[in-house]
Amino acid sequence: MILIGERINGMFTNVKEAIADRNKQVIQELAQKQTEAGASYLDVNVGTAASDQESAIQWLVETIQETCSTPLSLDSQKPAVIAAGLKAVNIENGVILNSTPLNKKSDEEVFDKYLEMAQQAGPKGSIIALTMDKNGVPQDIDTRVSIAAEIVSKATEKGFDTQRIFIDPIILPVKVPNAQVQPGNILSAIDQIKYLSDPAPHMTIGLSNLSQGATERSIINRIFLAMAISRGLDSAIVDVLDRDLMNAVATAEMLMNKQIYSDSFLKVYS
Ligand code: THG
Repeated sequence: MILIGERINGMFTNVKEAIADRNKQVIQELAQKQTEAGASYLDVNVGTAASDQESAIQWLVETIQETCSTPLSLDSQKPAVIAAGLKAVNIENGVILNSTPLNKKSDEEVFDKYLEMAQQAGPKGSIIALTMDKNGVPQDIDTRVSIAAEIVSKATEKGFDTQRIFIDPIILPVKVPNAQVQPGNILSAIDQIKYLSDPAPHMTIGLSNLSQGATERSIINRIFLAMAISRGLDSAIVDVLDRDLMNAVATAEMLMNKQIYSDSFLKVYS
């Protein structure tokens, strides 16, 4: 399971303040803690509050890399912010560009821009692509799958290895009125998207979106994550500091025969 630690995100008050005050310690501690907890990548998102997102992401990347070599997932919907972060990234470690839709009304070339930047980032450069196009986020299974198919074929045409693509079917808060059908639709979409190519693209989701605004966030997140792993999800942007969540990942992977069973499988995984 490729786990991407979600905590370095300007959506969190302590991170937002650290960015504003250029407080390195808060960021470096979050990088270290998430790495120790098992993050394969650290998501880096400046949030919407930062006054200059390009210099903020550069500062975050430099600050993290001073003390930590865990690969980064540069998280922005703006190609210019990704490009700014990429300038500071140590690409030897690997990097994910997170995230691009297939296209946007305001930018029909947005996917190509992310793909090009990922190619420039060397053999370990990957992208997360959202099943989203100029009509927005689809609510049904079929449109998600057909957008994913276009993403895979566009990338393949440009010689970009499908194993360097993560498809994100976009999970939204279950609490939103009329959205309760969506988690099930996401599971069905995952089922189908993994057959689009061989080798299959990776599949990821921003798990915590699911429980935004809900009580019982932790159990909602971890049960859905286990369900999605059983359908082929092999990556997620998550709170790796949530111990119960990490135990659920280890157990789901063991039950799917991806980790060998032993009486101490939880300890072995961590
Ligand atoms: N897909 C992709 N990338 C993503 C997302 C996605 N990146 C951002 C986001 N979604 C995933 N990361 C988070 C991080 C935090 C929360 C949700 C998703 C979160 N934050 C608290 C909240 O909003 O309630 C913050 C509150 C606090 O200050 O504690 O839930 O879907 N590719």
